[in-house]
Amino acid sequence: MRLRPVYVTDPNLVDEPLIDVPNQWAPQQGIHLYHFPLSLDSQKVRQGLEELGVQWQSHPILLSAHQQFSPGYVRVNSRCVVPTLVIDGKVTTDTINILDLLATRFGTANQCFEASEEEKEFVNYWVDKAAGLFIEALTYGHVEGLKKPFPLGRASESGRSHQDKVDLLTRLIDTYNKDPKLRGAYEKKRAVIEATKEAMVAPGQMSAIIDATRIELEDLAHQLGSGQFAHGGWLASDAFSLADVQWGAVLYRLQWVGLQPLLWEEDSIISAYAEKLFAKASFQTGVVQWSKVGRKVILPTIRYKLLKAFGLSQDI
Ligand SMILES: N[C@@H](CCC(=O)N[C@@H](CS)C(=O)NCC(=O)O)C(=O)O
Repeated sequence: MRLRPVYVTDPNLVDEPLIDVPNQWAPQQGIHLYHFPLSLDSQKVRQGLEELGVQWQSHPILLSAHQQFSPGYVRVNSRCVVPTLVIDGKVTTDTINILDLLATRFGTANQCFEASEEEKEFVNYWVDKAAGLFIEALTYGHVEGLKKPFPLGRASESGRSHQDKVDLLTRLIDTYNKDPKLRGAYEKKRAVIEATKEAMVAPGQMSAIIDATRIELEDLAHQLGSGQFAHGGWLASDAFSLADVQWGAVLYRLQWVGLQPLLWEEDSIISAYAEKLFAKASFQTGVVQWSKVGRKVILPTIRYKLLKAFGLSQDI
């Protein structure tokens, strides 16, 4: 039974994440983030950038229009996911890597995300716990009695959005069968999406995923009650850390999809922690302001689809 994301459990199914790897297809100067407004991992990285005070150039990849499969983007991130960070032509993929690289490169100058070796180990423990939650299934999977918010409603019908991606990838594999890099990336991605879909639609899966998530949140509540948070600090240290970046986006997502009542008490230490996280200026700028579905997702998607229909859209 799959209870965690493929990217965490199956390194053999996915391309290895990159750290600062030169790429001729990426912009050669400046700091660039390829991201999607509503994506959980993009939210984490945007908050990290805000917290560090780093200026960055935004490249929205509209997952709502399947732009993560555009050849130009796949040549930069063959995993066909967001986010991707590019600094002066060098590519870093995987959210944990990206945040670590940003903290190492910009943290000292900004006195941000600094931690002793011992603290780092504990922060990483809580980072991994958040990254190991199966948020994709909780976002798109059907949960009995729960009406998902717009625009997720239709997508959560028996893995429909995942099946649409499998069908699209099958067509792309055919179109690009003479380009080994693109074909290979699409084949791997199709396998990842099939495994993810199976983990959402097979009987008993969603309730097992919810139970597993509840256990992780009980651990979270225990740590909050017994650790630094109880004394005015944060989850894993006195100072705000990358563990808090991870959990802020996670709690915001679980609330948004309506799962809070199934996962933690409204009047609990987790809600108090969420309130403190959401009040941070970096969270408001990096997460909340990008969550305006109409302006940030629906309109750009319609615009992109219209341009595409008239043959005017450009590859990423
Ligand atoms: N944690 C991995 C996976 C990222 C991930 O799953 N990103 C999602 C958005 S939060 C995505 O791009 N989904 C599009 C797709 O899989 O088609 C990473 O950081 O690279």
